[in-house]
Amino acid sequence: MKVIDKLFQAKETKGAGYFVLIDPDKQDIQKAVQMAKKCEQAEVDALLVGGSLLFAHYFDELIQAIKAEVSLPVIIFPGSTRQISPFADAILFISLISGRNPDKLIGEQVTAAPIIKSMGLEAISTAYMFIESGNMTTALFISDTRAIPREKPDIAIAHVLAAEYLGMRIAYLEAGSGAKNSVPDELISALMKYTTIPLIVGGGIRTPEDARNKVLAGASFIVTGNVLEKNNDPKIIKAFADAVHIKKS
Ligand code: 1GP
Repeated sequence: MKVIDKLFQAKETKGAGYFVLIDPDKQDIQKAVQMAKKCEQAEVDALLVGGSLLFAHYFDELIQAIKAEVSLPVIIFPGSTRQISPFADAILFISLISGRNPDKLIGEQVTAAPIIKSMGLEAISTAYMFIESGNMTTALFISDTRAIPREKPDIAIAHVLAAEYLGMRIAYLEAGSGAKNSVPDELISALMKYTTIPLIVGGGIRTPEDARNKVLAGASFIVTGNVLEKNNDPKIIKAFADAVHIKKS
């Protein structure tokens, strides 16, 4: 089964899916593997691996090490074309549609596509949208674009509809890692009135309650990164998973 179908199946059976982001710059291989094991036990649905920058030189090795220990889907969430690996199960094939930087819209994709093909990696077409979050996040700065104002749902709606009509499979609403404010629940529910594209929501989600509210507002998948880098007690991971899996609890 393709990874995207596994993700949609998780959404169908559990109400929504929970992804944990592993940033190779924040965790060495050993820590990443430990985190991955805890995530598997806590019924996380997939691991995302990537980051806005890449200081670490062990991207491939980290993915290989995780794959050797857990059976969760490992999906690359690339900050750039340097983050592609044949050892992953899939890659979010991202176009930064909230911005007008041609490199992030189509340039890097053209560079990456032949490599992805030659690796036989599953590419998941993803409309990536920055939502203004109260601070300048690394991802936003590096992308050299502006975020969509959080109080202007119409702008977000127009973008997500464009993504749907372009045939993209998933839209990712990104407040940015370490965002002061996560994506507003009201914005998620406003988008859900207009689009059938499943929404991934991430950035600045620090509590299971916040995660659950986003699912109740219509998010299909929730991503957390920072919060578990600070404390990866299995009980916290499970609390997030339970909060997101609204059909199970
Ligand atoms: C995933 O970038 C986020 O979209 C992760 O954000 O680190 O703030 O959880 P946090």
